Amino acid sequence: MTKMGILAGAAALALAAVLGGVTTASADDARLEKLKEQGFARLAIANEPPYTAVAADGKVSGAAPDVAREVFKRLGVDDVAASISEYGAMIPGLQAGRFDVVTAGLFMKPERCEAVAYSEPVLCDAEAMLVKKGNPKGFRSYEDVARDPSARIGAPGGGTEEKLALNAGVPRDRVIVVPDGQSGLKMVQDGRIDAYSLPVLSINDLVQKANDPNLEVVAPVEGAPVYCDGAAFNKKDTALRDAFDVELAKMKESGEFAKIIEPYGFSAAAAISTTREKQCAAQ
Ligand code: 6CS
Repeated sequence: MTKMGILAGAAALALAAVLGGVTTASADDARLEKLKEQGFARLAIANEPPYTAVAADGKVSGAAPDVAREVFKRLGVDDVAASISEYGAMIPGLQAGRFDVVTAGLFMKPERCEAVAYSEPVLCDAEAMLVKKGNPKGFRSYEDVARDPSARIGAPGGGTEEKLALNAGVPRDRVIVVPDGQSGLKMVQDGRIDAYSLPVLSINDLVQKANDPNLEVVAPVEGAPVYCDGAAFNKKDTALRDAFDVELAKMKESGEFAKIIEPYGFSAAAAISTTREKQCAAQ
């Protein structure tokens, strides 16, 4: 090949790389541009206070949507629109394009970290069990529930607590899928289940609102990890996730992040002290 040919070839390669670079970058930015034009980001939530909540008038609140609303505002996406979903349906819904992001306290676990693109940590919490006053079956752990052949535990379908109970050896027919907190509360009150498991802040919120002296909280559940969630994006949207992380980091640094989540009972320090990498590696 002549010298001219080599130069022309190199120039063509350089041009392709630049265009390729620009194309790649513009493809990544396209997602954020689309949300800006749309005027809102579609959130998946669970309606499990204080993580997520939908008031009678439809107003969405809770620590996770409030953080997401502020981050998206800083990215130029003016608002958020939320759909309520069961935890087990959130990742499939995200992958099917029904939501732009899951902001529901969807805890980071290795298998979920494989399936979605998580932001850096937002909300951290231990696990709890709601039981009758006096904790008549003496539950301290999911293993305790497994050991008692008559014991039934309620948990969200596809949720962390369901998995923890099954992994602790509770047979499938004694792990009862419960659609929401109010149902779980009632099932414990009626004796249809012996324990209802959610993260500590969710159980505390239920008990506080129930104002029922015949209930008791076992917290933290012994042997269960402290989990942290992140905003969960479709794996195709890592550029959007990275943009979200830039603003989240600024809010953690400025104190704005703490101002949003701590009134809900969450610890900003807990989220700031860990990383997505550590949470996704944890068992
Ligand atoms: O990530 C989860 O699966 C759990 N997260 C919350 C906030 N509530 C229950 C759910 O199982």
